[in-house]
Amino acid sequence: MSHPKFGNLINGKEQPAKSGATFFNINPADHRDIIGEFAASNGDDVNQTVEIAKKAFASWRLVPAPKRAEILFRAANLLVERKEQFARDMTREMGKVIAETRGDVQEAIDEAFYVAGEGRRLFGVTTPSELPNKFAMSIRVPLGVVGMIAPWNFPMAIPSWKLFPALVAGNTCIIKPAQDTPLSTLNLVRTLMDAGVPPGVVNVITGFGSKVGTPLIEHPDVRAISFTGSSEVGSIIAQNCAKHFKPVSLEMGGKNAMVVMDDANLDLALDGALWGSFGTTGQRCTATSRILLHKSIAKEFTDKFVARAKKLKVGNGIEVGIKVGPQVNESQIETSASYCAIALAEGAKLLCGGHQLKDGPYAHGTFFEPTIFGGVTKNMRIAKEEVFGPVVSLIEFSTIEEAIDIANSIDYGLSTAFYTKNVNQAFTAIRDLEAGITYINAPTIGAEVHLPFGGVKQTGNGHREGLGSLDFYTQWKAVYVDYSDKLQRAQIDNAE
Ligand code: UN1
Repeated sequence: MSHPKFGNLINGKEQPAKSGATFFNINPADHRDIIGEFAASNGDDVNQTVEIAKKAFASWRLVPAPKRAEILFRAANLLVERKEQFARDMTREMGKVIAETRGDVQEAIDEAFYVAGEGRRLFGVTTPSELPNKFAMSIRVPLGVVGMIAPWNFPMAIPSWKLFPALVAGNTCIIKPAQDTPLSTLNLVRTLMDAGVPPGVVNVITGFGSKVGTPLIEHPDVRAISFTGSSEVGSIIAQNCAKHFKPVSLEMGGKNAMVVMDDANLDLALDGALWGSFGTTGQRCTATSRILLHKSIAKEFTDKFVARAKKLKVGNGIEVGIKVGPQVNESQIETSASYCAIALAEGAKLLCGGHQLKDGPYAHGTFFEPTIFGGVTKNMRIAKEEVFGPVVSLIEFSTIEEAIDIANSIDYGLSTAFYTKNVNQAFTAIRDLEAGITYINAPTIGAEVHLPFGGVKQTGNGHREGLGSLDFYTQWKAVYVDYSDKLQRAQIDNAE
């Protein structure tokens, strides 16, 4: 069967990798369905693109920010028009159910409107000078060429969190999408070009981490790196960036806890647990992967949760009624399967699922059953390590102090959910849960773009996407204007 070929998007034009190498992108729900052949790029493509992005920066930085923002407003409207097609392409290339890929495109639309609004703010600070007839202010200036390395699980939303604030701030960008999802990023960036982003301002280079990511990180003219992915890879990137004193924003793993207190609305908590654990087939950094249950409701919750999980329809996410799509690739399936083996060996009790689905409609895809482990304790590996699949652990506790201790007993700190009707307990949880995001009576997934997104401990390195992203994509410049017409010496002439 013939399939389309896709190149890199450099200087506004599609072009193959300089080496001519390609890789295949396949549908995880049906491996016989080939989405296309994409450029497998390397350092030569990166070097060429950095030169182009540098050149583009010379003029892009001078476009007034409100004008840059107008392009984003246009892009938002185009994304609205193209939403259905882009969602279908996304489900086909990475498997999420269509309702969720529509949500992914919607997140990019929301981000575009949000950040475009910032184009008329980009506030700096004016402050009085200590000297007379002298004016002092600080302005935000762009960094230059920024490199971005994006994951496959939110292949349009996460690139939009990176590209849009970088653009409105006046940077030029080179983005490397995950090899499982190049099409969605190409769809996004083509839309930006159609909206009026000039050639060379945003460039897409597809391929593999070691071949594209590493040269991008190491290139001296790439002024900053934004990465979303695993903590393992993030640590390597951070060390590499440190060698070049390069700012790096890292958004990494999670092992997110949902706490259900004895007074919680159990039906609401069940809805949240199901959505948080098995939405996106558990492949979100915000996914619920530990459910902490107060002893007095644990049995009722567990019975109902398992019964509902067993009823979730697994299948091709493009079909109506499917609730859980495939995992993105074989390697993710292997991780889920290996963690199931680890959990069993540690003494956890398999309550449902636990296996890859291989027969009948599942024969040509990478499907894994929604899986629940009971009897988990906080020191088991299944309670501490990220699985990034439809696998969730149930842990029991007796007091709020114990629940918070268990929730915090991990190396990650992205998202947390706390279910209670008691306002005192809710505020205690808000204060004490070590996480970048805490939800009260809502699941661990579903962050909105205009709030800070990011985590503590090994989830991140202090930066935030959404609110706060402009702090990463700009740097401060202090400006003094002396209109006294004489030499004024700070710290000296105003001493007496
Ligand atoms: C991710 O999984 O990397 O909050 C991002 C959420 C989504 C974003 C998830 N808005 O679940």
